[in-house]
Amino acid sequence: MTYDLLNPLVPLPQGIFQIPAAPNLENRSDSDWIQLSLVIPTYNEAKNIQELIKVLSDLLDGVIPGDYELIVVDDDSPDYTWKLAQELTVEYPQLQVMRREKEKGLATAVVRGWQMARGEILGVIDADLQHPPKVLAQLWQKIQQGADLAVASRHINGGGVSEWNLGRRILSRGAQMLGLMVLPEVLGKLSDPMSGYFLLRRSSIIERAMNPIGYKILIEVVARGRIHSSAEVGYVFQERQEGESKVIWKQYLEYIGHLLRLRLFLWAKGRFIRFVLVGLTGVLVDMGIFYLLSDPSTLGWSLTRSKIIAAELAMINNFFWNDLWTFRDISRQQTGMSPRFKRLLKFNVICLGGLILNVLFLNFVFHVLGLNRYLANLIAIAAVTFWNFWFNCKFSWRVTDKGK
Ligand SMILES: Nc1nc2c(ncn2[C@@H]2O[C@H](COP(=O)(O)OP(=O)(O)O)[C@@H](O)[C@H]2O)c(=O)[nH]1
Ligand SMILES: [Mg+2]
Repeated sequence: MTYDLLNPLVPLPQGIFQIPAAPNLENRSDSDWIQLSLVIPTYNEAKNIQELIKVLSDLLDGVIPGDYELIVVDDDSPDYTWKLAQELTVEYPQLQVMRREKEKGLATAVVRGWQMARGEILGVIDADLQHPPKVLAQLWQKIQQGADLAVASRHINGGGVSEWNLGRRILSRGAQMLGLMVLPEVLGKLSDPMSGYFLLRRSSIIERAMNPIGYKILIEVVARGRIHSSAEVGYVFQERQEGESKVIWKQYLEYIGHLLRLRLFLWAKGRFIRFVLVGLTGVLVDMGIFYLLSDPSTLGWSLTRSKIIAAELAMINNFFWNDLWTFRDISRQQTGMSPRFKRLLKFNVICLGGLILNVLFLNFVFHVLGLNRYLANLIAIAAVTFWNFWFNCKFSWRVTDKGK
């Protein structure tokens, strides 16, 4: 075996995590588009890599001969997985290897692999044979039938986990439930959003800046990509035969961090921004009416009476703009006076709760934390905006995953 026959290591992309529209062919020996690029993230998988590459190659040679690549992205494993993999390129020229010496983490490894991929379809599979390779053919079929995303799922017909004990099942389902609460519009789209085994169309994630932390690359893809149609294939998550799982408690914390990051991203991108803008018009209405009613040069009413009326009118103003604009997709499905009136009532009650919370919060930040009163008020308003948005999404307009 001479070194010349080995594929050189694939250069590591620098900078932001973004998939280019066309393959990045600089410094690459191969220079054409291909159909499929399957990324295999590895860390200490020396005992599995050879078997996996063999099985995958045999399978894909039957489905799309010569039109695919396997990209191992290894985080400089102490057991030299990357070196072993590179040696395998002599026998499997469609195999490419990337070695990351500084960056770490499963999800970012996958994105780095995709950034250098030549395929129109991108995919990911674990290296430890826990994801049965034969399912790949079914996933491929789903993509051929037009799906943007095809996910191998443990939670539909034909799916399952092999020998997991109760504790592990509860932990896994608990993580999914938490995700559903924080990101319903993302996790609600799939039966197994935690899957690390899927294919997707490059066109559905190109030029979207990604920023995953931890393990769950699929939720990143669904949250940031444009996935119009997805399909699922059941599979049984196999027991690991060789090597060890790298999942430790840190990954659960990273998962929570990842969920929160995506939550803020989606809010900032969509409804939340509209909700905040509408809120600002409410401030103007409140101030204007308050002035008209309470100023000695105008009506000169009492402070409390003026404030209550001003706040109520501001709330009605906000409701109408939110109904017509922020949540228009939802309100269009529930037309008529009576549903609208119900939404208005709920909105009112939730915002009233928000107002009470605002006062409590203001007092706390001002008296207990001792911050400047205007800063304290600003913090209270920001906190209550989250409250108002969250509860109005849930109860007034009942945003579900479909109504996102
Ligand atoms: N590149 C890279 N791969 C990783 C990392 N952590 C895990 N992997 C790989 O990701 C896949 C799934 O990891 P594993 O520990 O088996 O997770 P589990 O199946 O949920 O227990 C395996 O192929 C691992 O080798 C990492 O930090 N970097
Ligand atoms: Mg595993």
